[in-house]
Amino acid sequence: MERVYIGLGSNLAEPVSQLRGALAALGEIPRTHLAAVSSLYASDPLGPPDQPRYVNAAAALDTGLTPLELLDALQAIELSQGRVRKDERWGPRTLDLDILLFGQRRIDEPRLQVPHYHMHARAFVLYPLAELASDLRLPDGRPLQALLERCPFEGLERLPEMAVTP
Ligand code: PH2
Ligand code: MG
Ligand code: MG
Repeated sequence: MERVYIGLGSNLAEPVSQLRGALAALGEIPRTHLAAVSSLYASDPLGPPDQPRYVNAAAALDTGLTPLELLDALQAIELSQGRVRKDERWGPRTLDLDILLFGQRRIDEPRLQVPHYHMHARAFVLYPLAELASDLRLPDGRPLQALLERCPFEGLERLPEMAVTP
């Protein structure tokens, strides 16, 4: 089993419900255990500004799947929750499930790059992740705490507790 961190995001069709549905579905992935879930955080969109605010969270999984098997499972969940892939970069979406870290692996394949690009500079990724693993290091050795110090919490709004726990 390897420890994997997933970034969750939604800004369409009741984002909080989308994330609840996604967390339930993460718990059903074969050979995978949903180990921990962060709080939910709302923030303004990064990218095109003419879209609703996002709700983001992070989850920790322990999985026996390969990275591409897990990616398939995550994309199936995105599709089952109405995700439509569009050409617009960083456009609105019902559900986005990103593999942030997969153990200490570095993966650079056409379908999958891990660590997730830009995660080191996005408050809506780093702060939820820090709730789950404050002493984490990236595969290049950078401590999560050092990234947080350079990434202000500003603009994030921590939402009240949600009822879903693993
Ligand atoms: N995801 C994007 C583009 N912009 N902005 C916020 N605040 N949160 C996101 O998850 C997000 C975004 C593409 O994945
Ligand atoms: Mg994303
Ligand atoms: Mg994505």
